[in-house]
Amino acid sequence: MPSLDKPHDERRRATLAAVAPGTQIRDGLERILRGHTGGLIVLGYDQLVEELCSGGFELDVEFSATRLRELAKMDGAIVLDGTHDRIVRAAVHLVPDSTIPTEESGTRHRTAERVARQTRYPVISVSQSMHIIALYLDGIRYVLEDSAAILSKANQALATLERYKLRLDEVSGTLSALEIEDLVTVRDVSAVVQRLEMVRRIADEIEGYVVELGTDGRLLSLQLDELVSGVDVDRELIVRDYPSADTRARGVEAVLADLDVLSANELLDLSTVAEVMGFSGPDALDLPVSPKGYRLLAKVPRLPSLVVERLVEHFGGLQKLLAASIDDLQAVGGVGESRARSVREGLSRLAESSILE
Ligand code: 3AT
Ligand code: 3AT
Ligand code: MN
Repeated sequence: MPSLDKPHDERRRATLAAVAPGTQIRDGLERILRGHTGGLIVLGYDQLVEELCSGGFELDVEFSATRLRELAKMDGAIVLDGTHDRIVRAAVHLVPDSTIPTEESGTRHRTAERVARQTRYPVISVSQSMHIIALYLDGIRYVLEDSAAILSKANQALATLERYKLRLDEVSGTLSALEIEDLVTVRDVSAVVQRLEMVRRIADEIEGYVVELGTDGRLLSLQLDELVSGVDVDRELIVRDYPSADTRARGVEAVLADLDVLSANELLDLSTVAEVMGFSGPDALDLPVSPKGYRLLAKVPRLPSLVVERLVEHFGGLQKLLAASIDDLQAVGGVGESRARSVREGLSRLAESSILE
């Protein structure tokens, strides 16, 4: 999913992480669910929350899963402090502003939604009758599902990611070969950018599942890392490899941000992707272009980015780099004989393997 609102997204993930399997809070919530009592828990305490509290009693004791479960046996809500380390009140009747809209039915869930909207703190309801744990945050309700349910969705997404990654490897292999032959068109570049973005989006979705899964998401997280390592870097390198006048003016970050907000349909259209990179016009896709060399130089082992920068600046493009002798390469600051040799060999190896493919 494209994230239009980063701080909002981070807050959501941080909160989901705080209640993920493996945390004390989640353990407490599962206990309440199994005990069939239901519960209403406010995850934060300040003056405003205080003003909504009526009755009950003040506690201020260290948080534990068993305490949460015991306190949930009483009617009313439980209030935690902002760090979720302490239980500050229990059995309180919450009286939020009744003009705040809520789509819920049932007093517990209506109250949860209103208190979340009014205080801006996350509020959790454990439904006694429906057997559901729900989190209310920033006007949105999230059902906290059990790990098996999340894992089955995550595994589906992972299978999609694997397919996307294969296709990405194909189109980037083709691009490398075309770069070496100096036969690249905007279409070839756009195809790789499109695939990189598709991979990034599905990876981001899986990252969300990893957060929700907490300690149950470790294996998924390893699988994800293995599949997408380097994708973020490649996104940046390819945009830097093919700077249009437009992207020179706006910067790489702006181009990547614009890609991020394309709709799924827009992303499927190569002309739209090309346009974001600053290549527009009726025949833009067939325009020949030549890379600076960033993406291929990144494949040369142990080459510091500062040296890559200097090489690109000195030679101005990949073709000149490919034609450069070891002596030519040594003319660049920071490049001694052994580094020149390894660049020369690295590029030759890439050239050979690309042609063989
Ligand atoms: P019991 O003695 O358990 O019947 P109680 O005072 O403990 O009464 P609860 O807090 O358990 O009451 O609430 C029971 C139900 O009463 C929950 C809700 O369906 C209804 N209820 C409570 N307050 C209101 C209200 N202000 N408006 C509508 N329904 C309410
Ligand atoms: P269930 O899905 O049945 O758990 P509900 O929305 O139907 O929830 P009820 O009206 O049955 O809720 O009330 C159940 C309990 O929720 C009663 C009380 O312990 C708690 N509750 C409801 N409203 C409030 C409130 N304003 N403040 C504190 N606790 C509340
Ligand atoms: Mn009920």
